[in-house]
Amino acid sequence: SLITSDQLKVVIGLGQTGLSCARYLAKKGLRFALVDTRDNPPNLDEIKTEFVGIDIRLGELDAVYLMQASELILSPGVSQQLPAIKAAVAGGVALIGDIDLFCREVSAPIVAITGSNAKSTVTTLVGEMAKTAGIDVGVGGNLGTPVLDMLTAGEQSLYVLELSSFQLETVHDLRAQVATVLNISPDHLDRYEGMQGYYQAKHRVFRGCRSAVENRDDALTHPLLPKGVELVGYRLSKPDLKVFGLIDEAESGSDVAVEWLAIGNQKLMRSCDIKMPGRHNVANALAALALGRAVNIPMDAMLDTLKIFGGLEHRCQWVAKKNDLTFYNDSKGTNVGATVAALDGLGAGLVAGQRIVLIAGGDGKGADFDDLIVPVNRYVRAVVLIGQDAGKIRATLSDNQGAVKAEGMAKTSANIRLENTLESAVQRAVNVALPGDIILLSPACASFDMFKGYADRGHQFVAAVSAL
Ligand code: UMA
Ligand code: ADP
Repeated sequence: SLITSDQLKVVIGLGQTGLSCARYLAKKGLRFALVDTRDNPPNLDEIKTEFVGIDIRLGELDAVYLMQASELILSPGVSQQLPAIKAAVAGGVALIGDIDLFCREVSAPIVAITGSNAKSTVTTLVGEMAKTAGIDVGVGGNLGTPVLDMLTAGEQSLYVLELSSFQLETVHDLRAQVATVLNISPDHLDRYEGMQGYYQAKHRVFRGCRSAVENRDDALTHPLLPKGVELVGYRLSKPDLKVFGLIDEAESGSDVAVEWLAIGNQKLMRSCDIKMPGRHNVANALAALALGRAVNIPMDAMLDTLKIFGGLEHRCQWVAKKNDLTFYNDSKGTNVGATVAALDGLGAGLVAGQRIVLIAGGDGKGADFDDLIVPVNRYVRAVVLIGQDAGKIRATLSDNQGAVKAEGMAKTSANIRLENTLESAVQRAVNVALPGDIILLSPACASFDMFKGYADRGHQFVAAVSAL
């Protein structure tokens, strides 16, 4: 599109993303204004000092004002459904986001990663693989560093981007060297009317991609691609020529089978040598291998990385072993799919008599919790609930209707308790656990009803465990 400097761009949102856009536009000498729907967004004084002479408008968006813009640059935390934005778009104003600005600017290959869960883990892992191989790589996006802030370091030779559905909503032409949707399970239903809108936003990650990776264990990740775009898959079962998978092979001189990560009939490494805990991380390792190979990261460097990368904080992170109980912090489990993965992931390694005591609850973002019933029945001794949706989760877990829907299982046998604080929940979990059990914080909910964020919640959990 033709953009001349007298055309006004309006940056919507004064958070991290909005500010990265404003700095980028200022550096390019383009005309822009800043708006935020809040009357008093955080750090306003600093922002005013940094952007002297720039029009800043606060409070409810004004459709007439937005209509004068050539382009609206929308932050991910702001919905396109706001009436003023809809009106401006209907009037012909272009709507983009920071991701599009970034893609217009860089020519280095991009690895674009989205999904309901495992985004941060796989993004970091691919970044670490590239670093191990000595590649000059930029890692950012939803993970923390807004993409445009990565440009201040000069153009790098590879970018690995974690993209949320919110960021993807405004993406038009991403042109990633390789793109993937890792998995899809319900999340953010407080912002999307149903799964369809959420699915559609996620699949924008494939726009203009040169190659794609799909999760063959999750049909909702399968992309519709134009002819000629290569598609590679991964799954937690037999590999294929174009599918990373697992091969069981008896060790010589023993009848114990050893499981290998593989592509085609080529064995790559033993899955037990992956440093990250849990079965779900085997899937994450395969995803990272498929993505890394698509941007030519050498296989040896990738396999070495899997042997040393222990995973991120707050993602099924081993915390401590105390009084014969093992504690895991999965505070980043902010939706039902994540908690199901944590339970299945750790549950797969339980030995006879050993169970999980699950601490969950918080702000469920409009989700229903039916999918927890099966793994809770299978692996959990007791559930201790906190936060705003504790009652709703209890109702689901003890409700026959829900149980019948999920594989016709009987009423859950797990013991369910409500507590007011995370600290008392940890204490309660310890009291109901039996020797050898795992105590897992995996809330299936956002944290904002009780904490500053998932990291704060995870740190408070670790502190409560240390205080035992
Ligand atoms: N807000 C308003 N009015 C505005 C602008 C923002 O009310 O005009 C509110 C939003 O509703 C939100 C908050 O302010 O509650 C922040 O919104 P933002 O768009 O300014 O967010 P940023 O600070 O730019 O951070 C965003 C991502 N946040 C969101 O998408 C909500 C960050 O992901 C990301 O790290 C950052 O860009 C850099 O790319 C965080 C996140 O929670 C980790 N993401 C969600 C998730 O992972 O589930 C999607
Ligand atoms: P995201 O950035 O998408 O939120 P993270 O890597 O931060 O993903 O992991 C979030 C949570 O998702 C973890 O706490 C874990 O419980 C869960 N998780 C990790 N890997 C998977 C997977 N392959 N499938 C489903 N859930 C997963």
